[in-house]
Amino acid sequence: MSDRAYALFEEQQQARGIDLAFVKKSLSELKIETPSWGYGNSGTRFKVFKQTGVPRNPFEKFEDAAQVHQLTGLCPSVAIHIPWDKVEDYSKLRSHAESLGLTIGAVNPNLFQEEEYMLGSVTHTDPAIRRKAIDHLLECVEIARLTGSRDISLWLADGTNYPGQGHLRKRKAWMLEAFEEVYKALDPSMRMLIEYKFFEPAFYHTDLADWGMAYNYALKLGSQAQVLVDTGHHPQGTNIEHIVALLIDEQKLGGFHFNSRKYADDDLIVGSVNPYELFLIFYQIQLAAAEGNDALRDTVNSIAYMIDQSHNIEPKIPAMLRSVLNVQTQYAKALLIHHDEVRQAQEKGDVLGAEDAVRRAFEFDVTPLLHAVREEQGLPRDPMKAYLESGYADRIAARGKDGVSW
Ligand code: PSV
Ligand code: MN
Repeated sequence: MSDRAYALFEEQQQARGIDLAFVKKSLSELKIETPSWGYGNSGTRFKVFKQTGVPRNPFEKFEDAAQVHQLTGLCPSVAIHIPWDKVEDYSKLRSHAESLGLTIGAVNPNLFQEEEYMLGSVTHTDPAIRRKAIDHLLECVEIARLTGSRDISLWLADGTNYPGQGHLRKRKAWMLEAFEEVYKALDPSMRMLIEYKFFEPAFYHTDLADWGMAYNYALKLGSQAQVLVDTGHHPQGTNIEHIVALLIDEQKLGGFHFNSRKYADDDLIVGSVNPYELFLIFYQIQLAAAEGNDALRDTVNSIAYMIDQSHNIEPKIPAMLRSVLNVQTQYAKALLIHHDEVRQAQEKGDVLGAEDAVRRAFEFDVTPLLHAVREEQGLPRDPMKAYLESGYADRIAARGKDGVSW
């Protein structure tokens, strides 16, 4: 039945001139990093509902992440957050990850949960607090060295709640000073990914509020500094794919934190609210890769696709599976865009033809294609079903309700 579905799909795409061998190869190379904190308990400021079977330590988070990778073949690395994943011996965590077929991905510093940081971390008026914040960032570079991680992912909660509360330009200078010191500590193979967010936890101004500010720091620092786009960190209506195209063109797109938002930084499952936006992001990325320019291709090949979500009311592992499968689906659909068709329509000024050439790819059902790709890789055709039937959820229930938060 489903083989017939794939034969039909193949026929349909070949008739459109789509190179399915290339599509399949691209899909087999897609990698999505999952975040350790996505396996822990989480909630809002109103309530954290503790779930049964949640990991009790960083080692168990990796065990859960390994399930997601084993079933999808998509998620060989796991991002860590320090101090949420602080351990005495990072080589132990690293070999535990490796024994599960995983590597340790981006190291995320945490400059938002210490008492001292109430009025800022690297932008605090007190030099001793700025020092403490920089030392934490340097500690994260060292952890990246020990864990074999390439990326330090920087997100800062720094900002103010009221006009006059802070000196905006002094804070900008302090931030640059901090970044410069951390940048100098990077090994040549490491990258500093600078994430921005337009509000929250600060509500009047955020020191790193948008892609332009992150880009400005990255430009000043050098080629190892790039911008990280968290899809939940923009005002309503922002054209994220335009930001993506621009950053690729400037070779400054380092990675993504994928999630969905409805109103704010809601951390919902990626692709659950706005799958077309995700598809259009991949369209820009794949278009840049297809244009035959080495610099663009290198930038695209180094993009770190990462999930950044907290699953507050849904079971953690199925939520992560849903997330990475949603990313894979939109990635596959974008691969069906016929770039020549779009280009020809653009050149003729055929507005509706161009729009149609893009949208049509989104409207194909890629389920038969994904089944075929998974089968060729020896993976279950339906990873979610395979997980629900695996008995893993019953086994981890023995962990009880003592799981960690984030
Ligand atoms: C902040 O909202 C953020 O997106 C940053 O990436 C953090 O590291 C992550 O969420 C987890 O709090
Ligand atoms: Mn993020």
